[in-house]
Amino acid sequence: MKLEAVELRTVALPLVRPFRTSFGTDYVREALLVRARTDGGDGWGECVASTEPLYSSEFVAAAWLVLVDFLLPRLFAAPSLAAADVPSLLGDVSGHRMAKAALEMAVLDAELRAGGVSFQSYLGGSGDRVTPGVSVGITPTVGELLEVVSGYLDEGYRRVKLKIEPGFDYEPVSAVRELVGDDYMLQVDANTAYTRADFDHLARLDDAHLLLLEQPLGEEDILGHAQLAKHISTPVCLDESILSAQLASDAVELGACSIVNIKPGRVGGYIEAVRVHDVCAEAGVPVWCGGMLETGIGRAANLALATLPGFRLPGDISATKRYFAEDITDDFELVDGSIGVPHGPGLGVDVDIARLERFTQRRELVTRR
Ligand code: SMG
Ligand code: MG
Repeated sequence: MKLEAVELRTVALPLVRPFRTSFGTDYVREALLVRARTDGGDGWGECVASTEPLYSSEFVAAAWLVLVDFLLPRLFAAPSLAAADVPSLLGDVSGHRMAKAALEMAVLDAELRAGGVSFQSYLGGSGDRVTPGVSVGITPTVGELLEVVSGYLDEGYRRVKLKIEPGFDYEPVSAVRELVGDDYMLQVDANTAYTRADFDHLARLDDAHLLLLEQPLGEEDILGHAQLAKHISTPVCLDESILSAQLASDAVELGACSIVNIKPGRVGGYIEAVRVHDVCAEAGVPVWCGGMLETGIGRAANLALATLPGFRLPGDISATKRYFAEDITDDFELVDGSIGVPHGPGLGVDVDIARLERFTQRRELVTRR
């Protein structure tokens, strides 16, 4: 395959309700999309970086720049290109995993569409449907949280994740546990909002019998997570800290987590995501697919990934309408608590070009020189 040009775009999709985490509030999803134009046809990728460097050090404007100045030239220089070679072709560029992941995804989609192979079969998954969860942002009051959670229960979600932070943890979590009942799958995500001084406080959450506590401490605090895991009975899950299969396997061996959140963008792409899955499966550690408020492009790929056997817990892959009134692909719908996995070639979804144009804010076509 030969890469002839790459089109970059940002689209701005308004969220149906503000999404507040311990690090900020999102009202709009600004997504960076990558369209690979090859001699065999086009492919789509999505960069999960946010507008601001709060969840991670990556952000949309930086990803755009590193793609244009450093990543695309490396792929254009390759005489022939296979998706499996993308990680090594980009390997000398340090970091910028979300930007790399988006480019790998676009090349992979082009290759798979041309070959008539689905993302799911390329990644090694199987099955027609995935049971997802829903991630619920911090609300101004506990009453509002209960209302929002009730709405999702009515829609059929079988697992809820609550965002927490100091001052919004024990009380709202206990109230939701009471609402959903003892057997319901309930978990929480702190997005690094606590410190090593908070272990006793976090131990109070054990009362709520949570499925897991996601990333309570800082991204680099592997030792702190290992200490915390010994101090509480709630299983610790890492998100921000897991940047590669190597780090996943190290974190597990060090006792820093017993569950891993896999986000392909955070680890540099779907190929590395499968490696994270594999090392965790080898260690007997369950994984689940994280979410970054993806458009239908990223959602399609995440659904495919979540059908690998080690994905034993519901992922943050909710139905389209949990995020957007209008997306750039057809909507994914929750039916009887599950979402269908696309089976067509590549991502198996088509981009609605009229809607894409309407939501586009910035566009650039970079051609092979
Ligand atoms: O896509 O449903 C989704 C969002 C899931 O909570 C979610 N993601 O730390 O896991 C996480 C957060 C990061 C969101 S930053 C945009
Ligand atoms: Mg998280």
